[in-house]
Amino acid sequence: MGFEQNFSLKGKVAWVTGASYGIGFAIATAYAQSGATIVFNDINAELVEKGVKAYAEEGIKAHGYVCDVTDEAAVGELVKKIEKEVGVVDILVNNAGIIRRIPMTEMTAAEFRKVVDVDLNAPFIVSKAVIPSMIKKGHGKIINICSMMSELGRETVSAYAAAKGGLKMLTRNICSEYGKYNIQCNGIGPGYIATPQTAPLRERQPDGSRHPFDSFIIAKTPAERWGETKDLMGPAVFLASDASNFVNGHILYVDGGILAYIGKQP
Ligand code: NAP
Ligand code: GCO
Repeated sequence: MGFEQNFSLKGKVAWVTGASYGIGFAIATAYAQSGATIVFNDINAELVEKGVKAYAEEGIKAHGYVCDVTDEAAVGELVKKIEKEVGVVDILVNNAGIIRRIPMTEMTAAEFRKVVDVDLNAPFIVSKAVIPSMIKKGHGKIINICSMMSELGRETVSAYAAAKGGLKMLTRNICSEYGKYNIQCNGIGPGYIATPQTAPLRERQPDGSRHPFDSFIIAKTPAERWGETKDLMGPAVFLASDASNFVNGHILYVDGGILAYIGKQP
């Protein structure tokens, strides 16, 4: 067998949260195409049905479940159901996430808590639910979807940046606490990716010109483009595979170079 077998996910069960579409869908698709059995959840039955059909159109039989990842009891029940119906989770991707773009002084504490609940508390809840079986099985991969905002701030995203910064440190702590059980926990930090979540930042202006934020990101990105979900597929397979068994606690930024670049002179 050639070295490429180290990137195979054959025989593995991969659970990607919030993966009916967007980044999670692309990562799960890459995992299926690398040999994994796919499990995904989303917050309502309509989204799950939409996701199952979308995976089927890619030739993938995905196991879809309705589950709010912030609900610890529901997550615990879902893990039991997955283990009974599909198998023990070998690879977990904490992808589900929300953002609220509100100036901090105008954001309510409830709005702040909601973002932190989905983007930080839920990865804790779901990781905690799958780690015991990973320990019994003797291996596991946990991949947390972080962000540029794990490193940088910007106006209106205080809750999101706080959550994604915390998710970077949760990643490092899971690495520290469970690395001895052959569990690797790493993060992926996507740059600015064209998905529904960033659609408001890319809307054409009434005069047909680019959204100012769209132009800003193009100037801040050496690749001079927004990322596409497919740009994340290779890095996600690497971190889920045996090829990364000695990579732990690392945040792999897939950002076209944003974090390395001061930005194009206006
Ligand atoms: P998206 O298009 O908004 O998709 C997020 C998915 O998570 C949706 O299916 C959403 O369902 C689901 N979700 C939200 N809350 C949930 C909950 N409580 N329980 C279960 N599922 C839930 O986002 P995306 O752009 O694909 O981003 C995916 C991840 O990448 C997020 O963690 C995001 O923060 C991160 N990220 C995105 C970018 C980017 O530029 N797009 C860059 C860096 C990081 P609903 O449709 O019902 O909300
Ligand atoms: C924003 C964007 C970003 C991206 C992503 C960047 O409003 O600045 O939504 O936060 O979603 O997290 O890595």
